[in-house]
Amino acid sequence: MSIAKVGVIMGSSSDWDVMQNAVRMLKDFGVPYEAQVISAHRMPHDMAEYGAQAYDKGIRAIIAGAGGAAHLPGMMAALTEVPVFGVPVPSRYLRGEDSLLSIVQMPKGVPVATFAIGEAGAANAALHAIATLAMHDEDLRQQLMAFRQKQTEAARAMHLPEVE
Ligand code: RP5
Repeated sequence: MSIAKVGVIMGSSSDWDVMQNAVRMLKDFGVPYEAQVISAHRMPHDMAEYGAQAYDKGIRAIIAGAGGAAHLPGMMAALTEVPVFGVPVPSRYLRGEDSLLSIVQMPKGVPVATFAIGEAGAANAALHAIATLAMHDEDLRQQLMAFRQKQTEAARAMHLPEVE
């Protein structure tokens, strides 16, 4: 297996339902990735170690998902120069609005590229990581353009029902 270029991390295994959409996309494009649980609150030292080692081990984008008090993406962005793409995971009581605000409201100087709440956000975070890598990888760029074309054709082929 090739060395991972994208790290997918999440605060809990309960985030997997959403975060697997990022992993699926990376897999479909053949981008080497690693996926693991790293909790900002329950595993703070592991989080710091991951951030310190990410670039040196070949990671060029980090997709970080968390829900509720979603501090993982922001803390990871503070710990590494590797770009962090944040995915707000829907929470039980506030439906992910808490996750979104926790991730998006970063202080000036420490950016997290923040995506939509839930599945679309996870898939789009992966597509954004792929687009970033594709700027230095012609095969990947061609794959991305083919994906976009297929999506366009699917949208053009959509039909609406007749109104009776
Ligand atoms: C966050 O707390 C995780 O990212 C997860 O979304 C949420 C709940 O975690 P569990 O209690 O389900 O493990 O840190």
